[in-house]
This record gives sequence, structure tokens and C-alpha cells, in this order.
Amino acid sequence: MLSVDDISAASKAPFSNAEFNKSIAARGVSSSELICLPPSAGWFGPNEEGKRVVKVHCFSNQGTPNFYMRPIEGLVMTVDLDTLEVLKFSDTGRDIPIPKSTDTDYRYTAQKKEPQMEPLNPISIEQPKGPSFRLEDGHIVNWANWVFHLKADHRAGLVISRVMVRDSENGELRDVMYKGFASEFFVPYMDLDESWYFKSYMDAGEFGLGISALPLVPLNDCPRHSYYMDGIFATPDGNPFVQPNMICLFERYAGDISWRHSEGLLTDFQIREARSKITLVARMAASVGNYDYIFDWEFQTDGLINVKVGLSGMLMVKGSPHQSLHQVPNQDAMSGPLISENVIGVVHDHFITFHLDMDIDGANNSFLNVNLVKERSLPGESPRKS
Ligand SMILES: [Cu+2]
Repeated sequence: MLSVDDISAASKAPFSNAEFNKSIAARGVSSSELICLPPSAGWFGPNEEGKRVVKVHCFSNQGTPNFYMRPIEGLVMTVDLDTLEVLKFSDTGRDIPIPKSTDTDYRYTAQKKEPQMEPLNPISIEQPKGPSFRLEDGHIVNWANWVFHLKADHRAGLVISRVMVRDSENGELRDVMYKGFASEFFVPYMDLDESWYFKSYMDAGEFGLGISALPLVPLNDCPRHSYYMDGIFATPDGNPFVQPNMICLFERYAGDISWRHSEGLLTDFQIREARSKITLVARMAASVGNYDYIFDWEFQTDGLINVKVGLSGMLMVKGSPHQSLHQVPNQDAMSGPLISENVIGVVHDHFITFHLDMDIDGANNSFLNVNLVKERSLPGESPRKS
């Protein structure tokens, strides 16, 4: 895993390299406007064996905090993390302009015009008696029929363990899951270029989801009556530090129905039974470089656990010599669509794997995969036609 110290040292390493300084000067870029980052460590052959090696690429932050939209394309340094030496210097994009900063600032205060939609009236969900969950020892969550342990983790971000649900008939606690967490991400970009082939991020194992989870913004990230939990991690030199408010816990009511039934059309029973759906959510948002992953572990009173991952933030884009599609001689050769002047959105996937150690009514569980297959009825077998 790359530590915060590794990342900061690697991002500074190019500036003491003469070739690098020459190249950025030739592009008319000042070193004060550059932000350099190691995108993904990976492993690319035996000549990296026994070394801790990262690639470093750079962006210009001139005119925008959204430097991700202004890549210095084709400029890649391979840096040894132990010696901070530039092992390899690759400069293939001198003819590719740095995309403009115009309209790239995403901050609310920087928006020049109001969004073209009818404004929404204020909305809020009342909990006059406060939330219904209760915490023991700061980590054991009790809510409705659920009991589980919730903690922050440097690598996985959020870990749910010893999950139990109370039997509604006899009140006994029944095991559901021993432990669950996001075990890894894999984000390969579909571009084989010298400056792109290594962009195949493993965000949990290389950077750490917990260490990337900055404090949540009350009322915007999590609703009123949320409980906020800190993460306590270690710095690279072993000192503890607090990552404040990195997990929030809240009850969600989105106006949905959990269960209903009506009678009256066919019988004399006049029944209108409906119960509102209230769930409990444990949330974390990891800002891994340009992307923000929002993790929601949602508990339903019917015994279901939903895990949802939302993706937000900025794209990792590629600089292009072309300003419009008309200038592109062979569009099929591009690794993604031209999304703005001189900007390609490289096609890629985000794969997320989970460690789910289920203990449903004990440890003796099995996994069954069900696939329904269509079967034709034989003539004379059944009057069913469809
Ligand atoms: Cu993406």
C-alpha cells in the first residue's frame, strides 16, 4: 500500500529531474501550477522486482481547482519510492495542448448561472423523539431487530461484523454475518498508450478507502440526527491520528412502503394495511484521488442487508490534440469519446469486490446459484399455451 508519505514524496520527485523541468518549460508551464500524483502502483515486469516503483503524472491547476481536467498528457515519470530517483522519463505528448480551464470549476460558489429548473422548496424529515438506534461502547449498533459492530478501517473503510437479527417470535438473537467489507477495487482504463497502460487502479489495496475517507458534511452527506463515528488510524511512522466524522449512521425514510395489502373488491373485508419502510444506513465516502465512492450499508427490518456503492467526483481524462470530432481522422482508434475540447473520457470499468463471511443461523452455510431455464411443454402435457 502507498502511504500518505509515499504519495507526497513521489509527487515531489519529478521537480528535481532536469529532463522534467526542461519538458514543462518547453510546454510553457510553470512548476508552481503543477500538481503531480502517482496514479496506481501496479506491477509491470521483472525489472521492477524488489523495488517500490510508481508512475507519476502531472496536471495544471491554473484557473481551476479541477486540475484533473488539465492533464499534462504523455509526461510520465517512473519513480523509485525508496531512492526518490526518476528511473524512467517518458514524454510523448508535447504536441497535445493542456485542455482549457474554462467552466471546469465544480464548486457551487463558482457557478455563473442558476441551474435551469424550478427551485425546490425546503424539505426535511422529522424525528421528534430522536433516532431509534443506540450505540454500546461506541461501536455496537442496536436498531429495531438488528445488532452489529461497526468500525472504521484504514484499508476497507467501513467494516460491519457480528451481525445478528432478533427473532420476532422468541426474541432470540440469530447470527446473520460474521464480517463484511469491500475487499478490493479494480479500475482498468482501456488505453494501451505508454502514458496510460498502467492506469489500472486498485483503490482499496493501493491507497486505502479509510485513509481516503475525509470528514462527512453534516446535512449534505448525511441527514439530521445522524451519529458520526471517527476512524483512528496510524501514520506511516506509527503515530495514531483521528480521521474525524468519517462514518455516519442514520435512519432513512424515503416515503417507501415496506409491506401492504388491501381488501374490499372481492370480499366484505374493508382492509387498508400499509406499513412505511424505515431502514438504518451506515455510510462512508472515500475520496480516492479524482473519484468519490459513497458506501451505504442498509439494514431492513425484514432481515435484508443492502450494500450500495455510489460513484461521484471527477473523471480521469486524457489530453487530445483534437478540439472537435471533425478533426479526428479515425475515431475508432480513440480509447473513449471526445467529451470536451482536447479532452477524451477514456473508457473504463469500476469493479468492486466484497468479502462477505455469512453466518446465517451459524457457520454451517452453503451458497446456491439459481438460474431458471426455459423448458417447452410436450404436446398433451398441459393446456397452458404461454
Ligand atoms: Cu470511472
